[in-house]
Amino acid sequence: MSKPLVSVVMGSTSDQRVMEGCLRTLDEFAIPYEVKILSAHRMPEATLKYAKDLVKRGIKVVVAGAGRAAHLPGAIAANTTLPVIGVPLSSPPLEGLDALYSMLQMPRGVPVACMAIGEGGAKNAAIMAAQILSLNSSEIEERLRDYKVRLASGKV
Ligand code: RP5
Repeated sequence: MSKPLVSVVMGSTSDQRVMEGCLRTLDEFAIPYEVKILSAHRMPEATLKYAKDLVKRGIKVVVAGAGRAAHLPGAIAANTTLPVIGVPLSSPPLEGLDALYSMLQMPRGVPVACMAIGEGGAKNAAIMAAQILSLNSSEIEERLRDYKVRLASGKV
């Protein structure tokens, strides 16, 4: 098994169903990843340590899905130089708008690349991660080009 290049983090086991779409899409692009359940609020110290160790462990991109007062991608972005892609997840009563605003409204200097709410965002996070990795991988770039062809012909 190759070393993971993408870290897919989520705030709760209740996020797994939606974030599964991200994992399946990374599989389609044959990109190795690891999955972690980590909460910025319930496990702040573990989240901090995990974020600080990412670069030295060889991870290149982080995808972080969370709902409600979704601080997970921002907390990770504050503690790593890696690009962090946030996926706002829907939960009642605000149906993901809360998480969306939290990820969009990062303060100056600490960006999070925010995807759409829910399943579409989870899938797009994987494609965005592939696009970032393709800057240093002609194989991934080729898979992305092939994906675009299939997208245009309605096959994906
Ligand atoms: C967030 O709160 C999680 O990311 C999840 O989307 C939401 C609800 O979490 P649980 O109460 O189901 O663990 O932290």
